[in-house]
Amino acid sequence: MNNTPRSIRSHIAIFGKRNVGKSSLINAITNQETALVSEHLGTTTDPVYKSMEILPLGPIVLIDTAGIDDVGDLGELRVKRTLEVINKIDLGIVVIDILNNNYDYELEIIETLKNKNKAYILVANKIDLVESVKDLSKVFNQEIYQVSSATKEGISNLKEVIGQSLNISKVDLPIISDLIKPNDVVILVTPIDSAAPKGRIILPQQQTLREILDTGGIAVVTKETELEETLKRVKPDLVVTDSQAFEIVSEITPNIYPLTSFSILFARNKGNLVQLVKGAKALDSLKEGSTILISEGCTHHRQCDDIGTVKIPKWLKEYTKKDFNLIFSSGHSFIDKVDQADLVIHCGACMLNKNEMQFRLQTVNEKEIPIINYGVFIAYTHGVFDRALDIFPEVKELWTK
Ligand SMILES: Nc1nc2c(ncn2[C@@H]2O[C@H](COP(=O)(O)OP(=O)(O)OP(=O)(O)O)[C@@H](O)[C@H]2O)c(=O)[nH]1
Ligand code: SF4
Ligand SMILES: [Mg+2]
Repeated sequence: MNNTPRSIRSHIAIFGKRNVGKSSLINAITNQETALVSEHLGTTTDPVYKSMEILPLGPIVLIDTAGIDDVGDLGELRVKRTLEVINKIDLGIVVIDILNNNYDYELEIIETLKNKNKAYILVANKIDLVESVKDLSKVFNQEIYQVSSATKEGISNLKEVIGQSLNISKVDLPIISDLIKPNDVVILVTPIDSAAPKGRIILPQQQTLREILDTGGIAVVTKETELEETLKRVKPDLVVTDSQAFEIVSEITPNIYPLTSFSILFARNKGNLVQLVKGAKALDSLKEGSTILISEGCTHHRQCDDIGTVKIPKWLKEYTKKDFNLIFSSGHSFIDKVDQADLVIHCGACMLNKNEMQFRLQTVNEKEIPIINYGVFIAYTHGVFDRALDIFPEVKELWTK
């Protein structure tokens, strides 16, 4: 369980003023002394992510944050970092300062969580320090769970509540399970090139494989170099390829077999395939000199090698025959650069969780900036887009309209 990748774990962040016991609460929930605790204000300065498995919650990421009432230049920067965390969470826990009578900061963060459509629960910590907890139902209009991180009172109940809130807020879209039936044969084409991680296959491919098995399907995994031979031996109901091999795989795979790519499956699973497909249209109307933001989800380009920096710029030029102002972002710098862009070309987002990708899609949507992902881009510029969308007729219809 501890190997469950972070991008598919539920993310729970703890918010509150400085010193209310956010880090202590993490320690109490996890029953470990991992988060730094002290009586000084502002002990936690940056969001701290802890992947862990907690019964009955399963694999989760708990995020400890800096206090929302931090002050000064540095303090404001810390608050900004705390607020950025909201975009990726499934659930927020707001710790209310019950030793004080002013709840402005708590109400403000609750408002922000509401505006971002995030599930959240309210917790009163340090109940061991008061005779009785004040009735705050008029202030917050919502149940407040009472705990003491010091004595552990109320903690196991809180874990149950977190588990229930997560189940309600989580609706998982399928990757492939709705496209196949039990006993269907799916060929997964996974090139093993210099970008492939040593000794294993990448996360989107593992997840697809797992869903095929869960559905009772039959998965055949091969490289593009063995695909021809594979097709002599098995008749697939569906072929799914890594986008980078799309062109060659499309050539080898007879038209009678449906073909799509991992990135198209994950565009659907993570966010909004329709939005990305519509974004592809924008490629054809880009003017010379337009600004294109090429955006990578993580800073270490683990599986992406030179796709964003070398291959996409090259294909862009070949396809459009135009010169553009290319700008790049990795990790969090997306939000700082997006305003300048006429088009965003985003990576497959395998290391970003669904919430973060949804937030990015929503941001560009609000700003009316078209967005496509690498897979859609590659399929489109290599003339295999039509075919890749055949299995999603309702999306294709939008495209051809
Ligand atoms: N008595 C009592 N003390 C607590 C409780 N929870 C936390 N504390 C104490 O409150 C102080 C602050 O706790 P932290 O967990 O560091 O608080 P924090 O919200 O993470 O603070 P910052 O990181 O500075 O924002 C420490 O001295 C803790 O020991 C509790 O339930 N009861
Ligand atoms: S998050 Fe993006 S840049 Fe990072 S490995 Fe995944 S696809 Fe590549
Ligand atoms: Mg702290």
